[in-house]
Amino acid sequence: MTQPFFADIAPVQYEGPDSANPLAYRHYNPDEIVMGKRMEDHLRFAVAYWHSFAWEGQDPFGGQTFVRPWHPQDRMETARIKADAAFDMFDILGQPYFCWHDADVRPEGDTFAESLSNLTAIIDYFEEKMASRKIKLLWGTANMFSHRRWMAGASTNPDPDVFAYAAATVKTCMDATHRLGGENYVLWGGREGYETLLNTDLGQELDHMGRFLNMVVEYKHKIGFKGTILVEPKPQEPSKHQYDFDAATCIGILRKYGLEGEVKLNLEQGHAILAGHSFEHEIAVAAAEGMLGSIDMNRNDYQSGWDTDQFPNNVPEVALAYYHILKSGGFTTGGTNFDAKLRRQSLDAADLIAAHVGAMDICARGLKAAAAMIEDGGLETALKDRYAGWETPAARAMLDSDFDSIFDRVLSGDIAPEPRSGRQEILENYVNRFV
Ligand SMILES: [Mn+2]
Repeated sequence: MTQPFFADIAPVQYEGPDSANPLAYRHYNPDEIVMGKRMEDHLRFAVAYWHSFAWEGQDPFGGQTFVRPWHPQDRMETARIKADAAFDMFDILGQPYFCWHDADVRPEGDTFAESLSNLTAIIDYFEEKMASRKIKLLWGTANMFSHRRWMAGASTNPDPDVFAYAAATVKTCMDATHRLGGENYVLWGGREGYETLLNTDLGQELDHMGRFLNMVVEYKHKIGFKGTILVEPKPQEPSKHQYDFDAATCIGILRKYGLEGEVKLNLEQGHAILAGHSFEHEIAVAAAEGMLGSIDMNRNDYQSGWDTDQFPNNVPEVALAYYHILKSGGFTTGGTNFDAKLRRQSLDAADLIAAHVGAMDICARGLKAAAAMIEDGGLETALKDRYAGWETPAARAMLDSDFDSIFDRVLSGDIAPEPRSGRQEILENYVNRFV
């Protein structure tokens, strides 16, 4: 038996803002009450299996940099060693949830049946480990983008055999998620898009995706899964044109296929940035439609313009995201997942712990700042003031009238708009008092 991967690292404790210990929480204090609720219950942190344990450090110019005790990852023996290390890290961090894709946790088999048997054996192993711990499953998902069979998409693949393989794969991952008591099931359409219209029937592919999502919901009800089905928007990478571009696009697709009451969104900061949006924009769009489900709190590099999946480290950005989450009532089945990976030179076990400790602290600071802004009410008062004109009976009646009667009012000289300041700098200065 080799030395456990995290052998020298003790469980991380909350030591307060003055602690200089790099492996202590300085802001994440699970039992601290924020707006009447425990911090842990607000944030609902999850650690992702894929970037932390499955990713080997490759980038477009170079191969593996991480050499872990669970490499190579193509056999069941190392999958169990990987699970041991993952649950050791969950014990060290003490976060309440984790997440996985099928491909992260089990080796690919030569056949579908062999892959399923590998998955079942690992889910058995997870079940055993979860029985003696408090850790829960935030969500499970299927990786339908890495293997070459998915190169032209999963549910949107022009080959019906790939659609079938995708359906069977999602069924097995939903079964496994349900078995582990998962609180959500996520669909990230990694290659649900296209490279060129020269070979793509866009309308047919969208219809197939709509039917596939309906099958997911039908199966959820059939097996009695009580969790939430979530779709994760992303605008590009891997497909040049992704059908699930951003929150607004996904909401349109979900409505088109009658899924608005059944499916919510898992929003990622990095994907928001790739779509040219701020994270709070994506959260506010989903919240306005009642479709805010869960978040992946990992950012991209603003200079490189591609998906770098870095751990969060910017309190003002994170604070505005949590402001909109708290404003919409907070998470129900969702949570804060770190779909984030180390930099490829960060080789040590301690780097993996430090990355999560820092991210959880940043989020805790952001949450506290957001809660303070909500409790102070300054932004809400400013918003109310800006829209106060709509409180008048004449303004309200206008929405129930028509162009002709509005035209008559304007022509009679009753209406003379006078521009008012948007007060953006004053509001930005206000936010800076809290972050
Ligand atoms: Mn993500």
